[in-house]
Amino acid sequence: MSTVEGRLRIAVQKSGRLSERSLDLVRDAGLRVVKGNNDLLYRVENYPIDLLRVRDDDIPTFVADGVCDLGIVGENVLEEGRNGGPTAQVIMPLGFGRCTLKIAVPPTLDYAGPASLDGKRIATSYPRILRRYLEAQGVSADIVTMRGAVEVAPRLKLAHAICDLVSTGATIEANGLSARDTVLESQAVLIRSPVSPEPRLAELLDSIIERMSGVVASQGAKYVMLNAPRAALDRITAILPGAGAPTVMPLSGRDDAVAVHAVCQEAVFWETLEKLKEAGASAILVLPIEKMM
Ligand code: PRT
Ligand code: ZN
Repeated sequence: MSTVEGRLRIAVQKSGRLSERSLDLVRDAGLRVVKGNNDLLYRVENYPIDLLRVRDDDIPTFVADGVCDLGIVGENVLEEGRNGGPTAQVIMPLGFGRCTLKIAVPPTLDYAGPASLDGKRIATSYPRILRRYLEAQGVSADIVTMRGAVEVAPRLKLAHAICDLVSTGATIEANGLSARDTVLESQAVLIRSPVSPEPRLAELLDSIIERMSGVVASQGAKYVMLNAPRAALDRITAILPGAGAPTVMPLSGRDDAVAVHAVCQEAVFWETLEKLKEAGASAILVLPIEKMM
């Protein structure tokens, strides 16, 4: 199957942890999404693009096969889907949907690293990733695949340990388990198909990717403006988090002070403002950045 003639397709999770942020990214890239009469497909009214809304597990295959041109999915799902067939290309991490695939064990298991899993039974929803991990560690263990409720497996004596996604750790803790080694760090990624779209859509695809990169780059970035005594300029610019070379401008009627403008790629906390002030900065303004290219 290939892309529907004349339209690009983006695969997003229909309903789940990634849905809202995926839709936000699409909208922030300037695509006006309208719900169709079909729950599976949303249309973009200002470009020839459709959003295919599916289970996250189906997204890697749809993109790899060229059914969709782009997709937004967790790295955990992408990795688990690798089966030696055609694969989707990762374009960039998106900074949301962060979680960690971890080995977790009950207190009854004396755990001193992956070697302690040798000869044991491990429950997981990620059998392929776990298999590769265990092989790399030189550990031989049985893997029990469960679709959900993996955390109850040790209590039900279905397994000695589990390998599951953790974000806050509350689920693991509530089940009397403790999280140990990390198998995979994951977040949502933008993926593209190895199958090229028809030539007249190729440019549109590139521009959507470019815009999405801009949206991701501007997330968390802030535009900081302040006045600084000339003498304290070096100290002040060193405090600005993740700023490249700032713009320094004269202040009219003030030879001893300058205006400093900088794009800060990292979060600007109250503590940062306090430090800037201590260093002599005044009239500090922190502004959100909407778009960046
Ligand atoms: O229906 P569909 O198949 O599309 O959705 P799904 O149920 O498979 O996935 P969904 O919506 O639960 O998660 C989608 C993606 O979000 C995952 O594939 C991950 O990439 C990412 N993600 C981020 C998470 C979590 N955080 C997370 N905490 N996915 C699952 N969890 C689970 C975790 O396994 C645990 O059981 O949430 C539970 C609570 O976690 P704690 O540590 O906060 O207690
Ligand atoms: Zn799923």
